[in-house]
Amino acid sequence: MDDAAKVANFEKRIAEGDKIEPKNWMPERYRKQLIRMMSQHAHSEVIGMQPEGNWITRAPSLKRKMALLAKVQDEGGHGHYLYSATETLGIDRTEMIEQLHEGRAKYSSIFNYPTLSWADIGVIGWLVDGAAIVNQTMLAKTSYGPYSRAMIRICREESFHKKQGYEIVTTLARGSEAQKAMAQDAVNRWWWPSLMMFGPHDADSPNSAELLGWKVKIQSNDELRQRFVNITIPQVRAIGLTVPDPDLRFDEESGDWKFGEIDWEEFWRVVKGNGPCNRQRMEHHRRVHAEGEWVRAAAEAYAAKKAANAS
Ligand code: FAQ
Repeated sequence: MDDAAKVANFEKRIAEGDKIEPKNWMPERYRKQLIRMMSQHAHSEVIGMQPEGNWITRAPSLKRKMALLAKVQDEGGHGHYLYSATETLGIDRTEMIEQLHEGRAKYSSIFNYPTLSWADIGVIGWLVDGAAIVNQTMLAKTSYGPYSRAMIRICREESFHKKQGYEIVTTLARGSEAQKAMAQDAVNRWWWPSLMMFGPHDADSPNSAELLGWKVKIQSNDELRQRFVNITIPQVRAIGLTVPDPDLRFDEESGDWKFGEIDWEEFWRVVKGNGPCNRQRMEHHRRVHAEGEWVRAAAEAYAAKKAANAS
């Protein structure tokens, strides 16, 4: 088939809801967009281990510590699935990590905020994993097979993370005045950054039209953000907390919780590397990656020896 015929066949398959698999022909731009988005997603999972990892040694009980340890390990596992899924597109993880270290690949803005109290751990599980689930439930239907399948498993684990986070915040909200204040303070600090996770408004999102056309994304940034707000506000109210938005109101006609404007200056500042913890997160990743060099070398030597013995 010549290129025009290949493109037509590819677009027909997308329109019919087929999954595109690694060995199928795909436009170079589709491959590039997926590598960009999926590697960013993988980096987010791994960098996202840092803010929560910060509280493993200070969890208030053995049970809380065990749940947090398991959650942080799950996030590392999600990074692995996603790096593997991205490798099916013809890039290896060494190169993806180089791109991250050189600032050529991004990770989610949310992980550049500090975790100042135990309540932040509950709020991350509830709001950050909650926002991730809304986005990822949509991505489970994406047109690229390996990404879609990785999302199904990841969403199941994220649902559990969200429940454990909401349970931590509920416990604090029903506790002493000081505990309730701690929970409210965490919601105040994490609310707007959680809404920023969905990316810029549709009109300001350079990648959305192309991604929606190829059914990489099934819903837009603004649609998903609104869905998250509609799901979350009743949960906030159920435990007697509030969100820091004086413009929040329920709109009877649309059934939506309408919310105020995001501080886009803050969003772009954080995305461009100047948020509260960007430098710390990247320094930590670089250092730990360098410290792990011997593990990678040993694994490669072992694989080479096994292959030599087999031949
Ligand atoms: N942060 O044209 P768009 C998690 C960039 S996983 C940083 O709208 P697109 C689980 C964007 O890359 C969370 N950068 O882009 C967990 C683009 O720049 P580029 C991660 C952002 O791709 C919980 C530019 O702005 N989830 O939380 C952000 O159509 C707890 C223009 O934007 C995913 O990655 C942002 N928030 O839509 C783990 C999901 N927003 O690349 C540990 C997959 C936008 O052209 C602990 N990704 N940018 O230089 C996506 O769904 C999409 O890529 C969006 C952005 C929605 C993030």
